[in-house]
Amino acid sequence: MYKLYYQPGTASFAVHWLLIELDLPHELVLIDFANNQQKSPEYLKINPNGVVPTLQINDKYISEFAGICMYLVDKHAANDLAPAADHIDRTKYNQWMFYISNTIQPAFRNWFYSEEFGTPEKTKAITQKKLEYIFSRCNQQLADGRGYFLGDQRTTVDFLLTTMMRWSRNMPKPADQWPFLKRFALKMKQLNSFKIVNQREGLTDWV
Ligand SMILES: N[C@@H](CCC(=O)N[C@@H](CS)C(=O)NCC(=O)O)C(=O)O
Repeated sequence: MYKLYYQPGTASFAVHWLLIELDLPHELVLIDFANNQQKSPEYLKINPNGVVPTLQINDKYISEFAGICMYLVDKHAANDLAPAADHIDRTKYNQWMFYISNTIQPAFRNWFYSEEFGTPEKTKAITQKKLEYIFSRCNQQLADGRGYFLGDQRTTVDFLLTTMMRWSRNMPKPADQWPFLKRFALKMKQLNSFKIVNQREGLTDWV
């Protein structure tokens, strides 16, 4: 049984969504951001970075949302949501997974935590430009009519990118204002697992 330490709508959303999509038994532990529980000594013992998600697997605690998702999919989804580790298609899969975790997600962190930089307005203005460039680039990836980011088969990348798109919903130009991204998001939102994860996290504003 997996145990997911989470906060609704955050990076843990992608992990929660995949646990549901893959029909994996799991337990949820809410980390109360309003009381800064993610920085409590107890939580820092299991995730020294003080962030969610953390996934508990027996006596192990793993963090980094993209890494957790890759593990779950490799272990439980056969090759349905990811090319095999030694298949040439895995190269593009890895490329997008790393782009999400080392470029897109940190940009969103700058957007949501702009006050950490001391110059929040400037940080937000720069980050908005960066994210809009990223959305254009993602939109272009879908411009050849492919159904999903890597082609016609849905992969982990799609779950993570949809999670990122959701984060842009209150930005001046949300990601789903780009036409191919809009079509893609509508398709991902049709998944039953997407509806369930939103219900379970009590989210109603991007469904
Ligand atoms: N690199 C980490 C980042 C996780 C992260 O930044 N989580 C945010 C929510 S999306 C968080 O826990 N923020 C609380 C805080 O920084 O205090 C990952 O990929 O899991």
